[in-house]
Amino acid sequence: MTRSEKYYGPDFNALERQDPEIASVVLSELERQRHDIQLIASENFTSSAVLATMGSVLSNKYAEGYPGKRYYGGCEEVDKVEVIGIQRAKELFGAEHANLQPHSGASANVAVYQAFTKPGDTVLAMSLPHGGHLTHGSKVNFSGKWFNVVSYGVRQDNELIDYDQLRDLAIEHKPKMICSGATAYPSLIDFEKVRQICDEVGAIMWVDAAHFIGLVAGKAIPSPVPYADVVSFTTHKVLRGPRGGMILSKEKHAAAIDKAVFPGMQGGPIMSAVAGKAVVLKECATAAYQSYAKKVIENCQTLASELQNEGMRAVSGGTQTHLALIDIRSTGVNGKVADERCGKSGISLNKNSIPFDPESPAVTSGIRVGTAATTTQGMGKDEMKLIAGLIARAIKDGDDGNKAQAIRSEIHQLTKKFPVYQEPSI
Ligand code: DSN
Repeated sequence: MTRSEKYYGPDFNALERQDPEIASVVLSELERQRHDIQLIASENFTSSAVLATMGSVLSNKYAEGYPGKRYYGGCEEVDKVEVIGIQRAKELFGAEHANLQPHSGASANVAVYQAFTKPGDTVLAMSLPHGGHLTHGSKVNFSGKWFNVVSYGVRQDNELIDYDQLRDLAIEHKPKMICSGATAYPSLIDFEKVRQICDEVGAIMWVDAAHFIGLVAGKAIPSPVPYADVVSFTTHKVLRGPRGGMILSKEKHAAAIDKAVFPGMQGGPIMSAVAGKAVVLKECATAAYQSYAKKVIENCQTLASELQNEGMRAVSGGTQTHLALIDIRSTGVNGKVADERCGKSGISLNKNSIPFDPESPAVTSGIRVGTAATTTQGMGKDEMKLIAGLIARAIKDGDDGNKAQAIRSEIHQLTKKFPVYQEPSI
C-alpha cells in the first residue's frame, strides 16, 4: 500500500452528499477564484500541499502547550510538525525564536501587546488613514480601547513615512513599543532608522510584517528580523501559506512571546494550520519562490505605472512592494463605486483611503491593488498592462450591466490561460 492509499483526506463527494447547500458554495467560490481576477493585496492561491494539511486529520487534535510540554496526551505526532515548522521558520528568516501558533495576524498582534505592554501603556504606530492596521490603535479595536496609541503618518509632499515626526513623537511620548508595518503602504520601511529611534527612547521595536513578509522570505526586499525585537505576520498573503499568524523574536523575548500566545491569548493551536505553515516555509526556501517574490514586485510596478498611463495616480509615485495604492479622483468615481464596478466586471480589489483622503473610510478616494495572486497564476508584464486597461474600463463603465459583462468575458478569456486549481479535462 502506498502512503497516499493509506491517507484519509478531504472527500468532496461526502460533503456533496451530506450538505449540498454548503458544497455548492465551495464550488462557486472555486469558480470565482478560477475565473475572476484576484487583486486583493492580502490574498493568494496557496498550494495543493498546503490545502492538504488544512483538510487533514491534524485538525482533530488538541495540543495546548508547546512540543514536549502539552496539556493533552497523544501529541507525539503533532509535536513533530511544530518542531519542524519552528526550525524552518528560524532558518528561513534567520530568527532566534519562532512561534507558529497564532490563529491569525490580529491574534499574533494581541500576543505582542501582551508580551511587552500593560493596558494603558503608550504605543506608537502607523495611523490607520495612512495605511496602518486595525490592531495599530483603531478606536474600535482592543488596541485603541486598552492602550494609549499615538499615531505617526506619512508626509503630505511625498507620501512616505515621516521619520522626523516618528522620532519627535517617540521623544515626546516615550512609548513602551513602536510598531512599524502597514496594510496599505507601497514603499519600503527603513528598519535601521526605526531601530535607532527605538534605542533612543528605550522602546521595544515591533514590526507587523503581515503584508510584506513573503517578499522578505523570497529575499526580494530587506528583512526587519535583524533589527526588530519582535516581528508578527500572517501566513496567507504573499507568503502563500495557510490562513494564520506567526511571530519571530529575539531569544531574550522567547518566553514572553510563548506565554503571551499560550495561555495568554489562545487555547489549543490549530495543528492543521501549523502543519500548513511548516509546508509553506519549505516552499519559501526554494529558488522558485525567490523568483516568484521578485516577479510579484515587478508585476505590481508595471500595474501601477499602467494605471498611471490610464490617468490615475499611484500614491508615493509607484510601488516597491506587492501592492499599489491608486488615487482615482481623476476618474470622477470614488473608491466605493470603483470597487463595486470592478466587482461586477470580474475584478476583485478593494476601495482604500489614500493619505489625507477627503472622503470617509467607507467611501474613499482610492483603490488598493496587489499582484501576489496573479503572479502565482503565472501572469507577467503583458497581462498587467491588459489588467490596467480593464480596471480603467470597469471604473468608467462598470455600472452598465452589458459593458460590465463584456469586461468580465475578457477577464475570463485571460484567466483561462492562467489556470489555478486546474479543472480536470473531461
Ligand atoms: N485584511 C488585511 C488586508 O487586507 O490588508 C489586513 O489584515
